[in-house]
Amino acid sequence: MTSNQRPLALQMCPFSPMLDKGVQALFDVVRWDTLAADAQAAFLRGRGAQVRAMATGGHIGCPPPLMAALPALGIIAINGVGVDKVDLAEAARRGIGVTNTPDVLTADVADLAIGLVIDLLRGIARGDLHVREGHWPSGDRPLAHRVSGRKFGIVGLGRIGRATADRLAAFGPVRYNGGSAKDAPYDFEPDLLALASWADVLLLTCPANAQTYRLIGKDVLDALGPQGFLVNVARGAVVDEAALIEALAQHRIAGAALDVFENEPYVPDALQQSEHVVLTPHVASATIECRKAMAEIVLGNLQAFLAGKPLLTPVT
Ligand code: 8YV
Repeated sequence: MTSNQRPLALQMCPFSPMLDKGVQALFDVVRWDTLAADAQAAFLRGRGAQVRAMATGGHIGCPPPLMAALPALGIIAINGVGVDKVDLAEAARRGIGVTNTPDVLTADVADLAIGLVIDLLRGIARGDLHVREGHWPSGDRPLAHRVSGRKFGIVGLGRIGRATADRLAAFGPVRYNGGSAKDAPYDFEPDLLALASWADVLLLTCPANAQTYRLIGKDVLDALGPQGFLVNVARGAVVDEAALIEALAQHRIAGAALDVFENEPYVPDALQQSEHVVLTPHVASATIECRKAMAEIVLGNLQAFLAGKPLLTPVT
């Protein structure tokens, strides 16, 4: 089959080699993120009407003007669980299928959340730097904080929140907030400020949406207080980053561990320079095993779309 016989797809971001190859086997692929603005505009004028599919990341989604410029778009296959960067109502109105990769990344994201809690309180990354940068002979690191026995507040007890809670329960009591009480062996705290003032560590595992936009602002951070820690593996948009930076600078919270940011991949200098912050570059699902499982779902959805069969994991 020559490339011009294949349906046309836009790929919005880099993928693993396996997913790259899989998408290229099905479609004539245009890597949208590698085109300059003028090349994007020229592409849309020339071939925009032929694009049938989009393969994208959870953190990228489909920008609304691009969706509007692709009249034949039939599927947006997200390589991720988050659907916050896709206008689902508009996709439904136009009959565009939207798929994500639930379940297969739950354990990996929860594992990273636990890693961030331990690093934040025990200073693993800071200790590593202390050794590597040759500071150890001049003195020890300051004492860290015990993890075991801490109180953990979870914002959003969906699949990832529940898996995180189950792991944290080995360390200390867990309570949660978000939506309604779930069938779970943890106390539901309907008041976010009460949860933040109870918790030693507040973990964010909720989806980003209109209800959770900048949910964690000055009031919640002050309720968490000077001995409290924040961990975010959800989305940058859930936190008011300026309020967080101010709370850290004024020692109104003890520290934060962040895998996600408002303007990825750019991280404010104030966060990069703070001794009380642990940073990871949005890697919660970035294991070989997880990305392979995610890729299989993305490809399965794209194949189903091409075959006119029901999608494997439609977002309802
Ligand atoms: C990925 C994510 O980093 O699942 C999500 O929503 O944000 C992450 O798992 C991203 O989607 C990779 O493409």
